[in-house]
Amino acid sequence: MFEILSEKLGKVFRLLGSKGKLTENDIDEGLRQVRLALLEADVHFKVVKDFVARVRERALGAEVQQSLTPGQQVIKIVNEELVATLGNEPGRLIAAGQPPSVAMMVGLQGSGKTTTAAKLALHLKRSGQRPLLVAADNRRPAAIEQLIALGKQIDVPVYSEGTSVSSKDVCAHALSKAKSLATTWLVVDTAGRLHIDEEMMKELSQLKNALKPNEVLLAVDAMTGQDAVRSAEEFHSRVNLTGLILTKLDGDARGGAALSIRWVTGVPVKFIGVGEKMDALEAFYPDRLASRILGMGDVLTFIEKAQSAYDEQQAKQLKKKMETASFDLDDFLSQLRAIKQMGPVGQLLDMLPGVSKLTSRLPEGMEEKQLKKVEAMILSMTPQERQHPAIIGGSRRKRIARGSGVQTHDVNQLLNQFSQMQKLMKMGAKGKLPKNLMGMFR
Ligand SMILES: Nc1nc2c(ncn2[C@@H]2O[C@H](COP(=O)(O)OP(=O)(O)OP(=O)(O)O)[C@@H](O)[C@H]2O)c(=O)[nH]1
Ligand SMILES: [Mg+2]
Repeated sequence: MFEILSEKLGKVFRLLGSKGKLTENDIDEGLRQVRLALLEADVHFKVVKDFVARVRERALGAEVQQSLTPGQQVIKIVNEELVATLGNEPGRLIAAGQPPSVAMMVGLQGSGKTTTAAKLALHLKRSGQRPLLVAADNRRPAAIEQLIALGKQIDVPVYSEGTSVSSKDVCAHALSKAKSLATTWLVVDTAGRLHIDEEMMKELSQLKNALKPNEVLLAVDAMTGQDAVRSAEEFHSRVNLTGLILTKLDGDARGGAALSIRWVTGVPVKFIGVGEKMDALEAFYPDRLASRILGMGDVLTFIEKAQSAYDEQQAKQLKKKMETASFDLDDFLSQLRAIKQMGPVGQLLDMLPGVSKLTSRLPEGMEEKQLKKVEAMILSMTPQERQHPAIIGGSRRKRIARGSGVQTHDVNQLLNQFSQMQKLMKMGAKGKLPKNLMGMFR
């Protein structure tokens, strides 16, 4: 969804990064382009204005001017300010002091409340909780049936009564049922309307009184752009939200809502919905999203994708290697081979830091060739060299280049990029990896 924005920002950064010194003019010209790119991506104009002003102030400050690599410093600042705009903290649910905790889903019609309620229940179940879904949308029998069907699919109990019982009573009954089931989290699906109106708000505040939820989560459809931001503002002023869940981020929206909504409403984005399937819900990580937008590669997402091409044994080994930073060129080679099996090479390579730079200079469709080259270089190394790339000095580099029919600078480039990647992986393994992701390696 952020490809165009990412590409435009990448252009600005390449320009800034190539300059030895940055004048005020260079910075202003760079920021002008950043501003245009953000506006084109449908980011709220106030967010853009504030963002650019913050970056400008810091870019003109001492940290950049006295640095040896001013361009890189500006990129670092843009990244930090983008993360700040997105909310700094990763999204997570806050449990109640006493179980059961209650999460109430609210939102406009079709925003994804019911789907997201079930996804959330699955997420809770997978993290060791005992969720209970509550069908408090009693306007249509179909709404109740939809939740029951989803509950079955994910094997989570659903509390429901017919449409004749008021949603407030359903909630009260569900709370007592929760005690007998030893439920730790109730996830309550509510009715949506086409527009925010008095009737809806009255019903929601009645439900809030009955449930005393510790989380009131608004499902907002990211495809609706700035409308999503406006309705979130209004919901928040009426029912006091604790979190936002952006749904349909897998669609082809320009991403403006995702980038603006936290800053405009002040409410944290806790999760993002990225598909119709039950496991298509991800915790929201501002830093991950920012680095993805800025084209710095998303090593975590890469690992997630690579996961499916690895068997479990390999995955376990990989995790251990990352933790101990003993990920070596042999592992790199088997990853490259796994990538080959995974289909659209270009797209996957873009997620890998270092490698994305390596391929961005290549004409379209050249990635396969580049992969073969990298493979040839690694195959020309001795097992010892692959395990300890640090020992590969000048004469070894020449030998490897000769052996694989490339230039020495190709070998240099590969080794530099590999060491960059190793650093990132080490960082990832040291706690920057989200829990659920680590879970997949177990
Ligand atoms: N692609 C995609 N589709 C989604 C996502 N979340 C929800 N949907 C789809 O959006 C449609 C509406 O979702 P629901 O969960 O029924 O929305 P709702 O807010 O409960 O709707 P009402 O109860 O009618 O107000 C369904 O077809 C879902 O499958 C998502 O993250 N990605
Ligand atoms: Mg619904």
